[in-house]
Amino acid sequence: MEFSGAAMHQVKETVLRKNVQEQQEPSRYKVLLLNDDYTTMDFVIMVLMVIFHKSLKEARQIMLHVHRNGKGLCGIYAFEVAETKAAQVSVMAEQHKFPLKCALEEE
Ligand code: TYC
Repeated sequence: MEFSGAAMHQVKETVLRKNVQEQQEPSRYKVLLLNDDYTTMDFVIMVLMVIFHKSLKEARQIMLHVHRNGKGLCGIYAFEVAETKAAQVSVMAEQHKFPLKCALEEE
């Protein structure tokens, strides 16, 4: 099979344009909640409801997942939102003297 120079050029242009578009999409970040031995289950559920807008049922499920597996997904957000939510978790945890922590992971 042979392609004309013009056809090859067109394909290259299309691939290049798609790459540029992908690079310009803002990266999104996973906010992961980390397990520890001291934070109470009720406090974690409260954090998930207040900061991540989870229902009581979802919050319980996520908390138990983190408790059993070491970490769990709270949500995926633009970097600034993810960073703010992780900071809010730290502030609430410090106020209540719990070591609860989040981690951010690029999607
Ligand atoms: N492991 C904690 C306990 O047994 C509960 C817990 C769950 C703590 C999730 C942190 O992100 C967490 N009290």
